[in-house]
This record gives sequence, C-alpha cells and structure tokens, in this order.
Amino acid sequence: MTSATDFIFDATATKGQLAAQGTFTWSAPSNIALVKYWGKKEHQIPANPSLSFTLSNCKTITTLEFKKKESKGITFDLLFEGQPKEDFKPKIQKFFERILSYCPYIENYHFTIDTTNTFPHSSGIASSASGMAALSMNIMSLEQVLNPATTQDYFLKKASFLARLGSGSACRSIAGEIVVWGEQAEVTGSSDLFGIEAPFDVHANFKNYQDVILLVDKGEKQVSSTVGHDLMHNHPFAKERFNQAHQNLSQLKNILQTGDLKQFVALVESEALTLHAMMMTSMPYFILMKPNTLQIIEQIWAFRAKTEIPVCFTLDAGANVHVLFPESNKEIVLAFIREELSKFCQNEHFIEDKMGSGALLIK
Ligand code: 2P0
Repeated sequence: MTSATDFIFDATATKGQLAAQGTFTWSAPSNIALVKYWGKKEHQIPANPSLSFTLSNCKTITTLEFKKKESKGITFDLLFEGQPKEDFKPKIQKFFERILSYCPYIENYHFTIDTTNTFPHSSGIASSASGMAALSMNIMSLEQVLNPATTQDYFLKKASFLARLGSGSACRSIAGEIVVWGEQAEVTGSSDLFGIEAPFDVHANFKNYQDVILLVDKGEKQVSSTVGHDLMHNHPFAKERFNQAHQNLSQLKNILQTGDLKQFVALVESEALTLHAMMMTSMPYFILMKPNTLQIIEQIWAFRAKTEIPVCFTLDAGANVHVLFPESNKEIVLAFIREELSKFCQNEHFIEDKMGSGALLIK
C-alpha cells in the first residue's frame, strides 16, 4: 500500500548539497479517457476509477530552468511559446502550493518554465493533462538531482502523484499506453493517488489504436471541468454512476484482454454519453455538445452499420469528437473522415493521433 506520506521528500537525502542551477526539458502527451473521471473528493481524489489511452502527437513540451536563490518562497516566470503568459500563472502557482509539502526544495529555487503545445492553442483540446504531466516530470528530474538514489519506479509514481495535484487527468499522462487511475478491486496495484500502466496483457487489436480528434468547437467552453466535477456532489445519479464506472472498468479490462471490438465500441460510446448525461442532469444543467457533435455521431453510426468496421466515438468535456478505430482500418476510416466528417469541423480541422507511451526526456 502506498500512502501520500510516501511521497514527502526526504531532506536528509540531499546531504546538504543543492544543485546551483540547471535545465531539463520533458514532453508529455495528452490522453483520452475511455472510462471517465467525473467527480472528485478533497485533494484531487477521484470519485471513481478511470482508464485512458495515452496519445502520441498531441503533447506539451516544457523546459524547466532552475536557479538556487537565498530567499524562500515559490517564485517563477512562465513563458508560453517563448512569450510571458501571465494568465497561466495562477494555475501553476496553485500547483506549486499543492506540491510544496511533498517537494519542499522548490522553495529554494527560482524557476523559469517555458511551455509549448504541439496542438493548436484554443483547439478545445485540454492542455492541462499534458502540461501538468510535463511540468511534474521536470520537477522529478530536479528531485533526482537532489537525491540520486531515486528509483525509476518512484520517479514515475511520484511524477503521476504530483501531476494529479495539478489536474486529475494529468496523472494518466506519465507512463504507459493504457493507464488506470483510481482504486479498483480487479486492477492490481491501482491507486487513487497516481496512475498505473494497465497491469494485464492487451490484445493485438488495440496495438497502435487510432484516435482522430475532430475539432467541432475550438472556443473556450462555457462550463469548466472543475465546475463540472463539483456538480457531481449531491448529483441525483452520482452514486449509481460511480458504481457503474467500477463495473465498466472490470468489463473493459476483459475486453482489452480478449480483443472483442464489438463490446469495446458499445462500452466506450456508452461511457461518453453517460459523461454528458451527467452534465445534462446536474443542477445547474449544461450541454457541451454542439449540433455538429451529434451530426458526427450519427454519421459514425451509419458508417459502422454499413461497413461493419468497428469505429466508434468518445467525447471529452467538450464538443470535439474523438474517433477511435483499429490501425488495420486506418485508410478507409481516414477517407470517411476526410469525405464525410471534416465538414462538421471548424475550418474542416481534425488531428490524426494514435496510442503513445507517455512522457519523454528531451534534454
Ligand atoms: C477524464 N475529464 O477522465 C474526464 C472526462 C473530462 C471528461 O478529467 O479539476 O481537467 O483538473 O482534476 O482532469 C477533465 O478534468 O479536472 C477530465 P481537474 P480535469 O479525462
């Protein structure tokens, strides 16, 4: 069993030595949940377990420069694509405050954080998962300098633990192609504190699984995920939903092992619509789908009925549609997307992505 206290930095490990300065650069990918995290308790503890596919092309690249300083306290400069970005600072400030008791050494440094996304800004793709994951990997690289005895296993677990404190879904963007976050009876080693790589063999049908993100609405959404999570408190269907997520995760674990694509399609689409049903039945209620989201869903259903190709959709907390399909169907589904679905996207814009394996040290 791991508890949060296991992630408190042992100051005696540094033997009084502090690195004066240095730089690291990490990239971390976005991820797409198949069993959704929606609802949380205090301290970023999820109300139910979730499972995601890690992406490959949609990622954040973050450079962390650290310089030792005499005064204590959290200080940092934030650059987005090389330019100062004041409006991102409060979220990072809050992140540093949340991780301070686990990483007390951050008070000894001034940081310059330079971050860039490979996906277009304001595309409706959340950068909080990849962004918080990339920053957490950098912090752990610094921690490893301070304590060279840090093991690889601890490094990744604590990076995921820290990322979670920044943004829940970020803990699923650290390591592994398929990641489970949240304690679930049938997933060995699963934890509410960090994400783990799916601890079971996955059928070849899911190798290099494709995800094409259809950008239906690139604008800022009207209701943030933080507000959405909060509305699950006292939600009339919350208890049932949280139970269902446990059951769906058990079922999805079997599906991923057996390779049953028909069952995969049914479970994934049901999860997506359930997520949005929770939004529609919150008080106050809200709808993040747009008319074109529904147009796309209907087209996918018609295409699947006609071709029997196991293509399906999932949705994040927004109007964009993730189109999921096996690599073996790539050509035909991409042609369908180009010819039939791209017209429902803003400026016909979509992003071709696929399963990836997690964060990478760039330098
Ligand atoms: C998920 N989403 O599992 C679900 C499905 C969106 C829909 O996690 O408040 O940005 O930072 O912990 O992680 C979005 O919420 O929320 C999210 P915070 P987060 O991916």
